[in-house]
Amino acid sequence: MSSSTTRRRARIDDFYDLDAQLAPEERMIRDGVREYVRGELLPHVGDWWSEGLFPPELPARLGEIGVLGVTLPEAFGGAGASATAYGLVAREIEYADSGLRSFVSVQSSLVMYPIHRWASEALQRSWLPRLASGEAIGCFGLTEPDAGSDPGAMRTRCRRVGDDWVITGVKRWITSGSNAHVAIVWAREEADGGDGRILGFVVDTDRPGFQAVDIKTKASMRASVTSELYLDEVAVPESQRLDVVGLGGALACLNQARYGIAWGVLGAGFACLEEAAAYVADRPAFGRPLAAKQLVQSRLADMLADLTKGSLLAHHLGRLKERGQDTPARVSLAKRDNVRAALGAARAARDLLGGNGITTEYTAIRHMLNLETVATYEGTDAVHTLVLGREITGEAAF
Ligand code: TGC
Ligand code: FAD
Repeated sequence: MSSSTTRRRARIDDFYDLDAQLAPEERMIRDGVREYVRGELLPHVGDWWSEGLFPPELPARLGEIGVLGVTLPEAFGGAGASATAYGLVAREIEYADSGLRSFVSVQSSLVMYPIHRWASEALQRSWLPRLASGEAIGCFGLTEPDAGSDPGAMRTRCRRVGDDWVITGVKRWITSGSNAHVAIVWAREEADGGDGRILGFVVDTDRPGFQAVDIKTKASMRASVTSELYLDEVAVPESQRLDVVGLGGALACLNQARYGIAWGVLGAGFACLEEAAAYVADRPAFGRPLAAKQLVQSRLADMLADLTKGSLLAHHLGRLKERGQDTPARVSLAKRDNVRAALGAARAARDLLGGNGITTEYTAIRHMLNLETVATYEGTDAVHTLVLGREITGEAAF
């Protein structure tokens, strides 16, 4: 046996031993979620994706293992965990599937976060424990058919009528939309002679005039529910208006979710690297395993380098976030570049698997297709590039 085949192989999912920098409770949360993902999600997630199914029992199970709103105080059903722990959770879940991580991101960052930060005490007490346990599901309605990258162009309107606000408009591409019991809806106030303020509302989805219709034609994120929301004169009490004014409220929620995505995509990326490395070890070509070919090793090395740099970025951003230093531009860079790393790894893995790589018997193509969405939602690659460009030059080039 040659020395090359007996050489001990490095641990590729933590090449720089970042594990050593985690607190014991962060490691414990990560290991618990990992065990759940390997035991209960991986055996089934490929079928769910193929069937276009988000299993109805999943939210309660995710609540049971404690991953929904993990950073919120225990009084509201959270675990009071660190931002890093939240990132680790996202990475473990997305190792299985980006759509399942989407559910966790939306519930935690886009629904529980604004309720905890800006809703009345009564609403917090009513919604947060149920959202944490998975008994209730939430969604976040910002994007519209004609306002995606530019949410300030939204057409959904709200107007004050007595003690209520009346909301009318259409939201598109809304994760968990038709499953949701509560929707965070952003709308522009009707104003005489110009644009009114953008306001956010906690909307019970059983209100008259609220309807959700699923988008069924997705070739990506198939294990996730994505819907259109139709609001036709939906009346919401003033007490259910979030205590924040302007687009900055919605964007602050996105900052939380984008942070989780910067971690999550590493899970999908490493899943692809591991699959490709295992595949080429056994696949013969020209008398030797593909793993023994220099061009193949070069691609694996690039995947490892990109994902490892992404891991260093995510870990450091986590610690910055814990000190309140997760500025939007820092989060934009991490979201943009870690998605690029993961999508690059998924495309390379799909290719290294040859014809087998286009089947759903392997995971690379599922991750690759999911990551096309992740590169689009929560700010496209171009939007984050322009955020960084503005940061460098001071010029907004949107
Ligand atoms: P701009 O003038 O830059 O900002 C308006 C106000 O918002 C503040 N701000 C932020 N605050 C917190 N976090 C951020 N990331 C922020 N970015 C901006 C800003 O300081 C300002 O505050 P103030 O007090 O001065 O008014 O706004 P703009 O209209 O020029 O837009 C900038 C741009 C293009 C970057 C922004 O609109 C943007 O991010 N567009 C992308 C939209 C997007 O990401 N949509 C995502 C929808 S939700 C989703 O995709 C969920 S996917 C499901 C899942 O997560 O799994
Ligand atoms: P557009 O904004 O129309 O962009 C089209 C193309 O133009 C992109 O390549 C973009 O980068 C480029 N572009 C845009 N502006 C510029 C510019 N100034 N300069 C150069 N290029 C530009 N939204 C929610 O509110 N809640 C959700 O839960 C949610 N979940 C989603 C789930 C899925 C599966 C998907 C696919 C989307 C989801 N979204 C959600 C919506 C998502 O955030 C938007 O799709 C995204 O913000 C892009 O908007 P758009 O699709 O309208 O594309």
